[in-house]
Amino acid sequence: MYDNDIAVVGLAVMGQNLALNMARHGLGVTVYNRTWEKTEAFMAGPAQGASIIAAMDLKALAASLKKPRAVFLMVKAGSAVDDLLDELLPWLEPGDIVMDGGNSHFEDTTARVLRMRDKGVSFLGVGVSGGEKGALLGPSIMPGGPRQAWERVAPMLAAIAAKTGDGRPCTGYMGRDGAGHFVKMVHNGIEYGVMQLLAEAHDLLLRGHGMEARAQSEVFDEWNAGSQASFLLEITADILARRDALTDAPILDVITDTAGSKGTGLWTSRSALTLGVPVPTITAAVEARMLSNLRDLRRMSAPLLPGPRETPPPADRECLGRALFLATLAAYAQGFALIRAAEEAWGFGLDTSEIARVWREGCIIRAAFLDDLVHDSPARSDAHNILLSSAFDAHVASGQAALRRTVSQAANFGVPVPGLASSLAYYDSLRSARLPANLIQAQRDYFGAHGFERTDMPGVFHGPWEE
Ligand code: NBP
Repeated sequence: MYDNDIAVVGLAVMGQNLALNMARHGLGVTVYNRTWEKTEAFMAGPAQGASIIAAMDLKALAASLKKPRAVFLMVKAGSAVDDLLDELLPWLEPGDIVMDGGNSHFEDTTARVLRMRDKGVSFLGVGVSGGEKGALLGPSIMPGGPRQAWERVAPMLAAIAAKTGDGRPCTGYMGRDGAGHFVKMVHNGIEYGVMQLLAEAHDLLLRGHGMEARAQSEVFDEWNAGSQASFLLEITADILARRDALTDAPILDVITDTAGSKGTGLWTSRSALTLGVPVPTITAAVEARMLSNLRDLRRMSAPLLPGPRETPPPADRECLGRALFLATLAAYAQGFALIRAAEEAWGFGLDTSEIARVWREGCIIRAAFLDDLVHDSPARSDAHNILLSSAFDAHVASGQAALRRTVSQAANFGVPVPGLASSLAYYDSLRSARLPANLIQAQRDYFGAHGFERTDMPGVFHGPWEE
C-alpha cells in the first residue's frame, strides 16, 4: 500500500525527466505509461534508486496516491489527453486534481476544465518549458485553471521548478481556464521569433562577412555576455562551435536548411489575428519555416531569379548585435501585447510582471532583460508596450539605427531577413503618429461604401467618388 504524492502519466522524454525531478525533491511518485515496456525500461534504468513506483494500469495508479489525488499528464497533446481523461475518470473521486503538462491548445484546456468540473475533478492546464534538461533540472511552469486546485499543488510545482537568482521558483498562478496553456503558447511564439532572428544574424555573418562557424560562435558569445544574455543566444554560440562526429565539418554544414514545427507558433499567430494584435516578427518566423520547407523550389529558383550585382560592405558585428537586441525586444513586445489583449478580451487574470518572472529561468526564452519587466515602470509601459519601458530606453535608442542599417544592408545584399525586417517595421509603425491608413479608409469607401472617419469631426462620412 502506497501513499504517493503525485503520479506522472506518459514516460516519453519529458515525463521521465519530470518524474525524476519530482523524486529528487522528495515527492513519492507513481509512474504509468500506455506501453508497459517503456515503464519497465524506465524503472530498470534512470528510475533505479529513486522514490518512484510503477503502476501497470490506471486503477493501480489511483490506488497508490494519497487523497485528494494529484495526477500529472505528460503525453502527446491532442486526442491522447481526452483518451486518457476518459480512462482515468472511473478511478478518480471528487476533489482529485489532474494536470496536463503537455503543449495543449488553451481552448482545449478551457473545455477540459469545464468537462472535468462537471465530474467534480479539478483540471489544470500546466505549460512546461525547458526541454528535457529543464524537465529534469528545473523547468519554468505555467499553471492555469481552478485557483483552489492550483493552491494545493503549488508547493509541488514550486519544488521542481527552476529558481531565480533570489531563490524564487519560476512558477506562479497564470489565471483561470486555459490561461497556463495560453501563456505557454505565447512563450513558444516568442521562441519562434527569437530563433528566426538568431538564424538571420548567423546568415548575415556567414554571407555578409564570410565568417566561419567557430568565429561566429565567439561573436554570439560576446553578445551573450552583455545585457542581452539569453539561453537562445547561449545555445546558438555553442551550436556554432560544434563539429560533426562523422565528417568533422562544422555541425551546421551537415544539417539541412529546412525547419519543422509542431504548431504552437502558428497557434500564436492565429490567436493574435483573432484578437487583432500585430505579431509580425512571430508570424514572419512561422512563415520563414514554411519558406525553408520549399527547398526544391528554392533550389530551382536560385539560378533563375536575379539578385543584386554589387555587394555593399556588411554591417559590423557590433551594429548587428545592437540590431538583434532591439529586434528581440520587439518579438517579446509583441508577445506581451498579445497577452494583454487576451486579458482584456477573456479576463483570464494574466499578470505580465508575474509572467516575466516565471520566464526568467528554466524556459527556452529565459533572458536577463526579463528582470526589467518584473520591475517595470508602470507609468510608461503598463497597458502599452514594453518597447516604451524606460528600462529599455538605451537599447532602443542605439538599436534603432543599427536595425535600420542592418535591414537595409541585408536588402541591398539580397539576404532575406524577414524577422529583422518585421521587427523594424513594427518599431517604425509604433513610432508613426500618422500611418497611411487614411488611404485604406478612402479605398474601402470608394469601392465598398464602407464610410470613413474624419480628422476634424465625429461620425461616418462618404467621399466624393461619384464625379
Ligand atoms: P510525446 O509528445 O512524444 O508523447 C509521447 C507520450 O504520449 C508517450 O508516453 C505515449 O505513450 C503517450 N501517448 C500517446 Br502518443 N498517445 C496516448 C494515448 N492515446 N493514451 C495514453 N498515452 C498516449 O512526448 P514528449 O516529447 O515527452 O512530450 C510530452 C508533452 O510535453 C507533449 O505535449 C509535448 O508537446 C510537451 N512538451 C515537450 C517538450 C519537449 O522538449 N519535448 C517541451 C515542453 C512540452 P506510448 O509510449 O504508449 O506511445
